[in-house]
Amino acid sequence: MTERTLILVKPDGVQRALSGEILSRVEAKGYRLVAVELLHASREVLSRHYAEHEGKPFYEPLVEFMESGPTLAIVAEGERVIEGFRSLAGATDPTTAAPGTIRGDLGRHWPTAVIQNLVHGSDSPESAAREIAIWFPELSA
Ligand code: DAT
Ligand code: MG
Repeated sequence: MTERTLILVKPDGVQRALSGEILSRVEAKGYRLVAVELLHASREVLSRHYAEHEGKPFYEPLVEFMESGPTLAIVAEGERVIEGFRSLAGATDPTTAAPGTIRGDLGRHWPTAVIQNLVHGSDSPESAAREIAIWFPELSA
């Protein structure tokens, strides 16, 4: 059964001009792009998106970082795309993310309060539906 996931190229990825490289890896894997939009996320969108992390020590730095510049928001489609993009992205910590993954190949540790790791990908069908409704309400109507 085909499914959809929300992918974000976070402000560090856009600023480092890696949007094309990251889109290219999603397409080269065989997934279809359904929507792609460069936008500057509002605090309202970010607080909904990261609601699960509210109260954690890195929450405020995370939201501030995500507000610091434009994000490329993407909806991609394909069989098992949710799991497949998490695999392409690699582990949360870019220092130890496996080489071959987006975070492992293109990310590194920086001296910031929040981990900057270039991309977000929905982690379950429930998260994907919730997140697509936040970033692309027109697709969920
Ligand atoms: P992921 O993005 O791999 O799903 P997550 O949902 O646990 O990871 O966290 C969201 C983002 O917050 C993550 O991409 C980077 C940042 N982050 C997570 N854990 C952190 C920590 N312990 N310290 C600083 N930043 C963190
Ligand atoms: Mg997550």
